[in-house]
Amino acid sequence: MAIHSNGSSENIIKIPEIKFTKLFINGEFVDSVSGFFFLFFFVLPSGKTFETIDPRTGEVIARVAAGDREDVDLAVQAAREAFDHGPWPRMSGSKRGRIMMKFADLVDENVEELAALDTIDAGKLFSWGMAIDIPHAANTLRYYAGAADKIHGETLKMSRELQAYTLREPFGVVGHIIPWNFPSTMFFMKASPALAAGCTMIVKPAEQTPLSALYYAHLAKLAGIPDGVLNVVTGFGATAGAAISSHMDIDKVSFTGSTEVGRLVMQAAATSNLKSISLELGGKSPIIIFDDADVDTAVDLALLGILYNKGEICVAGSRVYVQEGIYDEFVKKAAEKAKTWVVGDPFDPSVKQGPQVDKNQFDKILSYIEHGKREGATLLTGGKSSGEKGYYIEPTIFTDVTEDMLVVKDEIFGPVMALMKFKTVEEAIAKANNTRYGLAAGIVTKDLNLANTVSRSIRAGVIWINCYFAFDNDCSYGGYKMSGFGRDLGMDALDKYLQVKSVVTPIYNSPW
Ligand code: TXE
Repeated sequence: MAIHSNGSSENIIKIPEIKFTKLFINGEFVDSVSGFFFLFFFVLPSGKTFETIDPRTGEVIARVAAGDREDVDLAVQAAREAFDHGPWPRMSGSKRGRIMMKFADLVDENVEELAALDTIDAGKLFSWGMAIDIPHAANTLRYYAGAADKIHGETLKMSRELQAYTLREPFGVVGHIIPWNFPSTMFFMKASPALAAGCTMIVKPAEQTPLSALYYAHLAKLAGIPDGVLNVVTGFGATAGAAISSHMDIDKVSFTGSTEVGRLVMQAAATSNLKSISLELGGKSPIIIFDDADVDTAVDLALLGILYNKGEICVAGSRVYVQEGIYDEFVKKAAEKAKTWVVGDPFDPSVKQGPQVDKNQFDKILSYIEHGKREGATLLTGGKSSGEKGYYIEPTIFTDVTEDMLVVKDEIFGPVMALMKFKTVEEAIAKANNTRYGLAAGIVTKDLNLANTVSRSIRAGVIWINCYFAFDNDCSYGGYKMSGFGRDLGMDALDKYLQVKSVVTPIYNSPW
């Protein structure tokens, strides 16, 4: 059983005041108008709201505006106007970049409040929010701010009679539908390249984690991003999300979430205006550990691979394949270390794992654990909830699993590892690829030639050799197979928000 901490008064920081709870449309915080009502001849906003819940306790943090189709329409009108007639797509890239740099500085200046918002909304570790999520979010903005004035086309020598150049133009009005597991990272991973490209946008944060997105809208305005460029519509997927993916006047949707909803987004795009889409979906990523690996290091890496952000990460290393020579030692050490893992209040600096984001995820994970037990897998550690209130789950490791078990096949999105043994390199590759997903993979070995060879055989968008979760702004990632298509981060993500236009001119009397 893992250690549970309820935190103590001196290490629990002050819960931030919730300043922003309304929709942000055309530079203003406004109530939801969806489900509006009439008073004589006036249409009044309905002011519909929903509760956002603190997963540490299950208690309500605040009520937030529930956007729906009419609100999305208003946000799209604002974004369309800003795109067709506003300054943002027309100003020089360097000026856009300067405004984005200011935006990034404002994010840094408010790091503590922002990290605390993501902690109470998503159960994320406050210390990691301070050190990783928020500073990296600001740096993602800076990375793309630096790229904003380096968007160039090409000149093409076509034939004796023709020549052309290409323009790389902003794609237009973009809808970003983002999940709850990395509210700040995702916000800037999507918004930053789109801003640099000169697009205007509507961001729909997940209903579980709307708070930091609304704060970012406020900072965008302070930084000088013109009204209508960045709109935030909070609300549910089936209403606000579906209104975005089926909207006739949105040019592109960038979605991160479940494979099931990714399919719905694709259908909605197909049956509306054939908008361009990119999908970053689920994963069931393998980590392959070879006999020559240092066992302690490999155990640390594998535990981090599944327990970071309580397993709520699309690239979690949820299938761990260990070569037979070190398997027994690995199992013993993994069990020992998992038992010393501290689960508890994410404001407590000694805690390594906070609560799952909400009751749905909590129940889903526990039901997968029960399924694993029923299917005959051996529970090495964990296997149940932790603490008396809130959505905490013990770090859980299953051994004696087979490839056909649900705990090996499905994305659980929680702190649940399936640990397996393999003999040969070929067997490891075949098992690693035996999944409908293809987001990430890890390889642990001292033999770099082996690691590079295996990397070429694994069908996944990112391979980490002797490391895991090694993200940086210039390294793009995304899915193979049913993990989706399109890339986030890197220059590949900037390309997503640009269209190429060829401009062709005739050449008269050229001898060449
Ligand atoms: O995801 P949803 P959920 C996986 C993970 C998790 C499972 C379910 O396995 O357990 O998905 O999580 C919006 N049209 N991932 O239910 O529903 C929704 O409001 C348009 C992996 O929370 O896909 C939110 O903003 N949008 C993932 C976003 O989609 C809709 C991260 C994601 O929610 C919609 C999250 C609709 N019909 C979950 N329905 C990753 N790849 O990192 C919902 N949404």
